[in-house]
Parts: sequence; C-alpha cells; structure tokens
Amino acid sequence: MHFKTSVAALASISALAAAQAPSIDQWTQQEINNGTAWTEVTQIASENQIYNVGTRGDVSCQYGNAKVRKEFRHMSNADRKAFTDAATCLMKTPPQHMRADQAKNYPGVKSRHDEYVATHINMTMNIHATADFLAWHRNFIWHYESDLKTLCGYEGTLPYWNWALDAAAPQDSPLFNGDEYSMGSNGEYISGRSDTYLYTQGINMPPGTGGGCVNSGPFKSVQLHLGPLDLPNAENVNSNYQYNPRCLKRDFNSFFSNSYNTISNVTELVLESIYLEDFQDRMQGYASGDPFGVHGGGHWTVGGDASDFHSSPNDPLFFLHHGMIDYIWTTWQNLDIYRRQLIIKGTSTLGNSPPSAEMTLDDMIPFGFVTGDVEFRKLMDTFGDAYCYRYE
Ligand SMILES: *[C@@H]1O[C@H](CO)[C@@H](O)[C@H](O)[C@H]1NC(C)=O
Ligand SMILES: *[C@@H]1O[C@H](CO)[C@@H](O)[C@H](O)[C@H]1NC(C)=O
Ligand SMILES: *[C@@H]1O[C@H](CO)[C@@H](O)[C@H](O)[C@H]1NC(C)=O
Ligand SMILES: [Cu+2]
Repeated sequence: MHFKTSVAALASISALAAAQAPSIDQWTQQEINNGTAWTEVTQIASENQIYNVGTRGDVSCQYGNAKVRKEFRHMSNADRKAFTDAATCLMKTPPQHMRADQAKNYPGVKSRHDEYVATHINMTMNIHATADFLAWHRNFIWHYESDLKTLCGYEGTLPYWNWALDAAAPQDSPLFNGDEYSMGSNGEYISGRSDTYLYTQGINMPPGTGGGCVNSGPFKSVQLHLGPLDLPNAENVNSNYQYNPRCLKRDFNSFFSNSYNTISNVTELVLESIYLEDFQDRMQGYASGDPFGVHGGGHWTVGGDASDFHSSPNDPLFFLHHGMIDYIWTTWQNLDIYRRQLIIKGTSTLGNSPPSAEMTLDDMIPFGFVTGDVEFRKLMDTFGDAYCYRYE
C-alpha cells in the first residue's frame, strides 16, 4: 500500500495516526531513501502534537508559544554565532554546583561546562541502556540550554544537528566549515593511520578525515579538562575526574554516518519500532546487525572527544547530537502519543548489569552537578512541567 501524500492530505492521515502510528508500508523504499518519508513522518508527528497540546485547555505552554529548536544550518549567522559564543562562555564560567570543599575530589572540574562532563562521567553506567537513557539526556541538554541563557546571556534555543543530511561526507558539512558561524572545524588531518578494532562493537574502524585538534572556528582555542577515559589510540586518564588540559579533537568519519546515520536509518528506526524496547535498543545499538544505532553512530561519526563514552559532552556538538536524538524520540512519541507519552521500560543499570530494579515514573533521577533530582514523570513531555519546546 502506498498513500499518495500531499501536505493537504496530512491532516487526515494525522487523524488516523492519532489512533495508531503510520506503517512503513505507506512509503516506497525510494521515498524512505530520499527523505520524503522522513519529512512526512515529522509532519504527521507535529500535526498530532498540535492536536494533543490543543486539547489541554488553558495551560500556559501552547504549541504557538513553545520555544522552537532548529537545525543549526537553518539558523541565521547571527543566531549561530550567539549560540557558539554562549557555549564557549560556559567553558569559562566557574562551576556553579560544586562546593569548595568538594573541589579536591574533582581536580578536572574548572568550569560550568566541566560540571556537565563530570556528571556524565559519573553516571555513564546508569544512563545508557537504561530506562531513563532518553529522558536523562533530554533533561541534561535542556539544562545546558537554560545555562546558556541564565549564565551567558543567550536568547535563542538549543540547535540540533541532523547528521542524516551530512551522512555521505560529514567532514564537508556546512556546520563544520570552520568559519565563525560554524560549529567549528574538523580536527587537523593526521595521515598514515591504520584501522582500529573496536572490541565492544566488534567492528574494524577505518581512520577518519581528521584526528587532531579542531583548528578553526569558535572552538579552536578551547581547553578541555576532563577525560578521555575510553578512547582507542589515545592517552586515557587513570581516574574519572583527573585534570588533563588539552585541545578539542575531532575525526569525522563517513564510515559510521553511511552505515548508521542515513535518512533511511532514522526513518526505519522510527517507523519499524512499534514497542519502546525495540525503539530504545535499536537507537543505541543493542539490536542485532546494528552495533551502533543512530545514537552511537552519531558519536563515532564525529570521533575524537565526542566518541569517548564517558566524557563525550566535552565537545559542544554533543548537545546538538542529543538534540537530534531528542527530536527523534519526540517524533516517535507523537506518532502514537496516547500510547507512547508516558511509557518507560528498563532498569537503572547499563544493560541491567549489575541487575537493578525496574524503574518507574515515580523514581527520582539524579543529575549530579547539573541540578537536583527530578521525578522521572516530569521528563516525558516536552510541553509539560518545566519544559515548553518543540523541534522544527
Ligand atoms: C523521492 O522519490 C519519490 C518517489 O520516486 C519522488 O516522487 C520524489 O519526488 C523524490 N523526492 C526527492 C526529494 O527527491
Ligand atoms: C543504514 O542505511 C544504509 C543506506 O542508507 C544501509 O546501507 C545500512 O545497511 C543501514 N544500516 C542499518 C544498520 O540498517
Ligand atoms: C557522583 O555520584 C555521587 C553518588 O551518587 C554523588 O554524590 C556525586 O555528587 C556525583 N558527582 C557528580 C559530579 O555528578
Ligand atoms: Cu550519554
């Protein structure tokens, strides 16, 4: 079955979808591969979102006044620069949560940005392949966005990076052209490298297109302080919060984007995952035949510091990648909003190792040096509680 879909017809498809998510059979493989299906899927999801939010009556967060997060390349030059100015400002802002008497235990925490990195390092084994992977990262990047505003005067919203648009050659993306309106360049090219075997995923990684320090654009002279902890071919630190001042490195690698982050990869993930377990496992690379998923694939596509499992938030691009992950989750939720809004599945330990209790929406979730504990339930709806934003 193939629906001939015009934008005008989307409203009626959307009414159907309010009862049940659309089926992948509604699109041809060519439409899935050329982005037509993804465009229509996100339109159906936003129609559902408009309808759903519209039924809530007199609440202050409405579709029309929600903050809109945009793809970085679709922002104006001035807005992009305002964002990267604020992101570098956060790296120079002193820690806000760590008390003076705690500082000796966290020698590498020198800035507010480092508090995000340290928190992610601390919680790595409790926020990936857990029930709260999506929710935890949603709240993590939302606080980053808030901090850019309150601590660094930013007036815009958190951008996201749709890596599928750059899957063929991420190193050539306009986001990374290295000018002052970009997200910074690739790392300096290091030649003569050979393949690296990645044990966890069981694959052979060819060398990327960079490998050295990011040498132009807004993050050219930033200094990282924490990590890396698990990078291949790197001098990893020996303890979680060790002080390790150095440049930001990247190594764009189309091997990953072509295999795990294409437009068909993300469209098939969203349309073929009916159950939450399938959706979150496949997204993170725990499904058979896909050891990275779009989440892991995005981290490894950037390479360098963004691919360090523990300290990846060192690269501000982390927050744009996780914006895309959050966009994908909200899209999946909104395709069948009544069933998917408040559904969670899993425990609080990575792959349930060591075994831990099933999480519930009543659980209080810790955020280390980012913010106080938050009830899981309050992280499920981008129009609920503290949140009021959408993607476009
Ligand atoms: C994608 O493929 C469909 C089906 O062949 C075609 O109608 C449509 O114009 C294509 N869209 C783009 C953006 O190439
Ligand atoms: C991702 O998409 C590409 C083509 O766009 C395909 O070759 C690859 O097998 C897909 N990966 C997965 C894990 O489905
Ligand atoms: C790390 O976790 C411990 C135990 O939960 C907590 O007391 C500490 O504040 C955390 N530190 C950071 C930086 O998240
Ligand atoms: Cu993470």
